[in-house]
Amino acid sequence: MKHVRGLKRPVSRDKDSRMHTLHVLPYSPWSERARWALLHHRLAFREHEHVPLIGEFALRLRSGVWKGRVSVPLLCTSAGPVRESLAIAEYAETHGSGPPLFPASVRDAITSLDAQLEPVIDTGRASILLAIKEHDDAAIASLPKALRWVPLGAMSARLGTRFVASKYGTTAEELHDRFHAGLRSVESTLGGRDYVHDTFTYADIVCASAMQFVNPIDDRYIPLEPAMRARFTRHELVRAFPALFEWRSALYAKHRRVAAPVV
Ligand SMILES: N[C@@H](CCC(=O)N[C@@H](CS)C(=O)NCC(=O)O)C(=O)O
Repeated sequence: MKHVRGLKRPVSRDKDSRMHTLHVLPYSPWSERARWALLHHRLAFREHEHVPLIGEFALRLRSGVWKGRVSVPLLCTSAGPVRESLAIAEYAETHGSGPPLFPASVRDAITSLDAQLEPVIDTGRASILLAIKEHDDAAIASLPKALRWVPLGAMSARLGTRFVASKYGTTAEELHDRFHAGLRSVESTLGGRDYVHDTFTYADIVCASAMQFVNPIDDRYIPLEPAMRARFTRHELVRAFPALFEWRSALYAKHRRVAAPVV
């Protein structure tokens, strides 16, 4: 039996791993980090798409959090919920198989990097919210397929984004400069190497996912409606950091399994 941060009860390794449900915003970098760690450690899971605002109550119910902020990814396990991408990756490390994503010698450095790059994906969140606010096609495409027919779909997506913006205090100021600084920081973290540390670790997942809202990764890994892809891609930044995006493609090709989760 193992204890995992955030879990009330210990989890048995023998428990049926199909009991995992990962609640996600499918295209969000935080959700991708959790998904990648689960795939890497070969834990079977179902994915459930969270809809901001509409899904808030269910998310609170599932996570058991009634005060403060709740967010996705959220992993529901037979022993209780695991909140936050980093904690979910640590859960996968403890309960899955395969090479470690958090080797002991660099564990602290990985945790610091996770915090250090948080502003980059926060900029990504601001960028998504702006695209949905300004463009009907992105607003509709941001909804799960089952909700797109709803009358006033674009309006309901915008209500959701307004809710998310106020929940996270997101500001849309100087997006280009913030992204540029963020990509520079990923670039210097990598320093031209194949991996942040000696082997593939969660640090590489953190760096790769931080680039999602400058240039979304291929549909094979994270399917994205064409309207959203077009609105999110920042061509000028893609041209400014070609080596970084080549690095990410190679990393995905080598280390990101594409096995479809159980839905
Ligand atoms: N620190 C959290 C951040 C997760 C996060 O910010 N999730 C946002 C992504 S935009 C979210 O859940 N938004 C939808 C909502 O709050 O309803 C983690 O690492 O998991």
